[in-house]
Amino acid sequence: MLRPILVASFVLGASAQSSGSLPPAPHDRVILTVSGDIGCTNQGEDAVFDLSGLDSLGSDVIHTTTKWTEGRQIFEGVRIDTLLDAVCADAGTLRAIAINEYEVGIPLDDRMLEGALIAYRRNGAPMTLREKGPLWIVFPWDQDDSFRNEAYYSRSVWQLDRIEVIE
Ligand SMILES: Nc1nc2c(c(=O)[nH]1)N[C@H]1C(S)=C(S)[C@@H](COP(=O)(O)O)O[C@H]1N2
Ligand SMILES: [Mo]
Repeated sequence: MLRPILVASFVLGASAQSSGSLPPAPHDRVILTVSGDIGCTNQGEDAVFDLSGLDSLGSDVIHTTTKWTEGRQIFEGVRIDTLLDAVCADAGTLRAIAINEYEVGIPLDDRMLEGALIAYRRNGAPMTLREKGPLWIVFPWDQDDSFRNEAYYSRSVWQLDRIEVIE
């Protein structure tokens, strides 16, 4: 009687882990689509997120000024390594594509994985399109001047819409 229960819970535990921490397909408006070389999906071949789905991955905060805003900002969002874990990806590069079709290839060095946030709230509120939302890739610019150069500015994609995971 005991054994089958133990086996069943072990299998459940194992499958929960292999599906990352991907939330179910969203009910609300999709704000991020992740495609490409990903192991965990929730809609066809993609992993799609609404705001609460992104929130469910766990968030981090960056306090910084930016080139594009006035005064110190509080950005809240998901780290790129956390997002990659959720979609079961072990990527070398991302292609980030904005709503205006601006796109940039982002090599995933440690600084990108640990320093960058895909921000979905600024100063406590979701960002509208006009405020460079709903998603904006931001860096701790004030904390580390090595983020204050063209390479990282070009990765500071606002109105981020989709991410393609490459290898
Ligand atoms: N959505 C979106 N994000 C973007 C861009 C863009 O055109 N669209 N340009 C990028 C590039 S190449 C850089 S250098 C900075 C440009 O910011 P600036 O034009 O305000 O200096 O934003 C980046 N983020
Ligand atoms: Mo740029």
